[in-house]
Amino acid sequence: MKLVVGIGLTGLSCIRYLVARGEKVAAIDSRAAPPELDQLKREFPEVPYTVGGFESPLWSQAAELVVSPGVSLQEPAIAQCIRAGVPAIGDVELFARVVQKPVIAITGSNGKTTVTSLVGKMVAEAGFAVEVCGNIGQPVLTAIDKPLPDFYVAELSSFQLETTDSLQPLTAVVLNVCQDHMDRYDSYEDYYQAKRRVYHGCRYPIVNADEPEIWRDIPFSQSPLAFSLRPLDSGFCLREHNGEYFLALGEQLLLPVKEMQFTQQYEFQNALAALALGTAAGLPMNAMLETLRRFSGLPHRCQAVGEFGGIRWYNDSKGTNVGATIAALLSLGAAKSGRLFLIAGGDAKKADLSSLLEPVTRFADQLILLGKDAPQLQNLFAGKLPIARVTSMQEAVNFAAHSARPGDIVLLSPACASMDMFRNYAHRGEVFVQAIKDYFSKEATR
Ligand code: UMA
Repeated sequence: MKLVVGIGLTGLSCIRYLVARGEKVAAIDSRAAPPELDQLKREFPEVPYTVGGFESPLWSQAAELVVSPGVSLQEPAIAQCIRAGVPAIGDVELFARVVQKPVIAITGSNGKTTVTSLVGKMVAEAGFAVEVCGNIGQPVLTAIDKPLPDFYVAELSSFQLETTDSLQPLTAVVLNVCQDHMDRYDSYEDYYQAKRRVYHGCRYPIVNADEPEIWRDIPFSQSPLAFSLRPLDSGFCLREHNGEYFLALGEQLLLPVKEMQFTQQYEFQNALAALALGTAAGLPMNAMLETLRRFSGLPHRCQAVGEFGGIRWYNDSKGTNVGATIAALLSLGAAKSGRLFLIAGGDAKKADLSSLLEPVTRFADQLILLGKDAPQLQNLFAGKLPIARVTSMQEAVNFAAHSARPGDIVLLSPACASMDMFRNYAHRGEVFVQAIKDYFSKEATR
C-alpha cells in the first residue's frame, strides 16, 4: 500500500493519480480537519485514512510514502519508515517518472512564482501548449492528467525538491537563495542543497551569475547559460547604453527596460531569468520580448492597491521571507517622498531576521507589527523606529490610516508566512485590501 502523507491539495492530487492507476492507497494527516478531507471522503470512500495526528497502524503497512511538501521528512513516524527502508517520495517524483514532455523547472527563494508565470506566458505567446504547475498552485499530478501540452513549466519549492530524484528537466534555474523555511531545515546549507537538486539531470542549466556560490561547484554536463544584473560577455544581462538601461544578450541590446512595466532591479532579474529559460527551451525571442512588454506582475507581489485618503497602499503579502521584504522596501523606499509605514509579522519560520535591520531603519518610518513573531520583530527594532503592536489586519490598517498623511505609503510586506492568522498569503492580501476598503467606506459615510 502507498501511504499519502498530507490531505491538502497535493495529497488529494496524489490519491487521485494513484487510485486511477489501480494502486492501493491510504492517507494520513496530522491536522484534525485537513482541507481536502471532505473531498477525499466523497470521491474515495474506500480509501482508509487517519487524521488528527500521526499515531496510526497505517505506517507499518506502507510499502512507500508519498509525502506532501508541507510535511517534514524528519517527522518521527516518517524518519522511522525511511530508516526501515520504506522509500519516501513526493508528488513531483511521481510526475517525473511518467512525464512525456519537456519540463522547465524554476526554484529560488524569491521571484519563482513570477518567473514561472512569465515563462508560461512566453511559451503560450510562442504558440505552444503549456501547463503551469507545482508550488504556484496547480499540483503537478493534476497537470499531468490534462491533455498533453508541449511544455510543463513547474515552480518547485525546496520541500518538493527534497523528495524528487528523477526529474531531469529540459532547463532549470535556482533564481537566488536567501534564508527561508529555517523551521524545516537544520541549517542554511541544507536548504541550499535542497534547492540545488533542481539541476540534477538538467540538460540546459540556467545560473545566476550574481550568486555564483549557488552553482559554482556543480559539475554540469553542459556549460550553463547565465543571467546577471551586470554586463556579461555572453548570457542575459542588464546593460546601460546612452544613459538608458536595456535587457541584453551579451553585447546585443534586446529591450529597453522602460518598455516593460517592471521598474525594479529584482524584477529585471526575473525578466532575465525568464529569457534565459525560454531561450534554452527554444522559444523565439520576439514572443518572449512581447510577453515581457505586456506582463504587469502578479497579485500580492508589491501590488499597488490604490490611493485612499491621499495615502498610497501596497500589498506585498507574498513577501513571506526576509529577502522579499527587503526587495519591496528597496523598490518603494527609494522612490518615496513622504513617510513609509510597514506592516509586518506573522510566522517567521525560525529565520534570522537581522538582515531586515538596515533596510527597515533606512526606509521605514513606522512599524506596525502583528502575528506570532511580532515580539521577535519588536525586540529587533526596539528604539530604532516607532512601533505599534496590533492583533488584527483591520487594526493594522486602522492605525496606518489614522497616523499616515497624504503623500505617505503604507506597505504590507510581512517577511513572514501567513498561516498563523490566515489560510495563505493570498487570503492575507485579500483581508488587507478589504480592511482598507472598509476603513475608507466608513470614513466616506461619516
Ligand atoms: N500540514 C500539517 N500536517 C499534515 C500535512 C500538512 O500540519 O499532515 C500543514 C503543513 O505544515 C502546511 C500545510 O498543512 O503548513 C499545507 O501543507 P500541504 O503539504 O498539505 O500543502 P498543499 O495544500 O498540498 O500545498 C502545497 C504547497 N504548500 C506547501 O508547500 C506548504 C503549495 O504551495 C502548492 O501550491 C501546492 O502544494 C501545489 O503544489 C504554497 C506554499 O506556501 C503556495 N508554498 C511554500 C512557499 O512558497 O513558501 C513552500
